[in-house]
Amino acid sequence: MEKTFIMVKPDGVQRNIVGDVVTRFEKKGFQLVGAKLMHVSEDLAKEHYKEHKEKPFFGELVDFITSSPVFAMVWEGENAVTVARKMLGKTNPAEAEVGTIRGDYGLQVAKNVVHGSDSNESATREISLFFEESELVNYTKLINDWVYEG
Ligand code: IDP
Repeated sequence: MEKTFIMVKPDGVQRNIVGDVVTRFEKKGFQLVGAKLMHVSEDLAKEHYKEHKEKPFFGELVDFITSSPVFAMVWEGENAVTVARKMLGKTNPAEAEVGTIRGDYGLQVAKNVVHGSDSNESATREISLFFEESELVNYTKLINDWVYEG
């Protein structure tokens, strides 16, 4: 089973979209492994988005993600990284398919409601940046027998 890091960004928290994002991941069949409401520090923001350090929007991105709380989550399931990215939709909400989270809730790339890891390597890195090992909960859900083949 894969794990992926999903974060409702400040715009999503302010706009009361946390519950819907959680519901979508639950209903899809994924299992919640960790979650918390938190402020992102400037150091964490710069580390999380370090691949964009040279981009013109980097400063704006760091300011935005530190401006108000985020809701950070770890979800587990088969192909969690790829499937979650499909559920999020394209980076620019104006281009994201209706039915995806960004396609349903956003209009501009800088305010695209959610973050999701783009690879297994990113997921591992991002989960360890945002969560202590002790904050991740391992447990068995009997409902998984109804989600996966025996
Ligand atoms: P992703 O979040 O879909 O993986 P990335 O290309 O990794 O997309 O970009 C990270 C975040 O940076 C995006 O989610 C978006 O909020 C923001 N971003 C990307 N391009 C722009 C831009 O041109 N202007 C402002 N913000 C941007």
